[in-house]
Amino acid sequence: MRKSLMLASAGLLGLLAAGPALSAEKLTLYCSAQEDWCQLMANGFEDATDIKVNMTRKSSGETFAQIKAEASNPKGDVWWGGTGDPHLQAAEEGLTESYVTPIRGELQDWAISQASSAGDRTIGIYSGALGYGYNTDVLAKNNLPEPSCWKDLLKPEYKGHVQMANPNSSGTAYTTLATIMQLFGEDEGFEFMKGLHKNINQYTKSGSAPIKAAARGENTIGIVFMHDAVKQAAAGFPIKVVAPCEGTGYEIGSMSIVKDGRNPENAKKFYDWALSADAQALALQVNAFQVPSNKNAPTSDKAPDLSSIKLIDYDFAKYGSSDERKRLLKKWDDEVSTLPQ
Ligand code: S7P
Repeated sequence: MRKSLMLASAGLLGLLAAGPALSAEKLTLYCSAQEDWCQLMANGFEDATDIKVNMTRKSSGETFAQIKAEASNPKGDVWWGGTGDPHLQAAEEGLTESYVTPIRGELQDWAISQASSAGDRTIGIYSGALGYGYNTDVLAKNNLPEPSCWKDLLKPEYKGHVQMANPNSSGTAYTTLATIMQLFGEDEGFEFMKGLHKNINQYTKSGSAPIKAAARGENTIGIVFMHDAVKQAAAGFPIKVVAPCEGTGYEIGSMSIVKDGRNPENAKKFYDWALSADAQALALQVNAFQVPSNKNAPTSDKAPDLSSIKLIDYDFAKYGSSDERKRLLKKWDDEVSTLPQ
């Protein structure tokens, strides 16, 4: 009798120790921030709730395309991270659910206005300014001047020294395209993109890849979010971060619940948890230097100070609209990416 009781409790302990792996509770997370942050968020939520997370990391434009392709049979539950424009497009196209979090009162106004503009089908989780970074050693080795403006990047001496992502796959690169349109107007903006194209050595799939390549000395200048350049500098690489002199755009990194996902209650649990100060504080563990949307979450002193950067009044309603995003990307495909270099 005693022996069978011991066996039964050992079995129960085994089940408990296995935890989320054997639990029926699960969540499929599509993540568009950096891989290390995505992993930490997935693990953090599992630890906090006992819900098993199946996480996939893809760039913002790629995740949007995946959610759209899966719309008749959704596989994801929550899309966390990535630039706000494709989240807004997903909201407009009815691919995401409306949800009002109980901790809305803890959030910055910009996070809530992102939600309000999309009928609560998305919400801001962090913010960060666009810019570029360069490897000071590689620049010096090539006797290149230090760039400080967007227009500096058009100079012929930078030919083959500039890298950015493809705006179709990358939210960072789409933010770049939209920023240049807003800074210079569409005609001059497309002339800028064509001039820049002559100096581009590669269009990467992921938005942060150009600054990672610069950090390794495989590229000179990477057009990225400034916080992604600061991350490389903080890791000890010779990266200088630039807030372009003409001014620059910014992102409201966002989160959305996938419409008709398979685990809607767990999606809401993740959503509320991800907006909490504790969950947002995890960013500091992986040197993610965005500004958090929860007012009580800490911001690193290494984070670019958005109040000291000349930010444009980014028109999220226009550049996050489905028609405008499709139109701009097609125009870039037709008139810029196909040009010889
Ligand atoms: O987490 C860093 C970050 O730059 O990644 C997101 C980005 O959209 C994902 O990369 P893609 O450009 O490849 O889409 C940003 O939201 C975020 O700040």
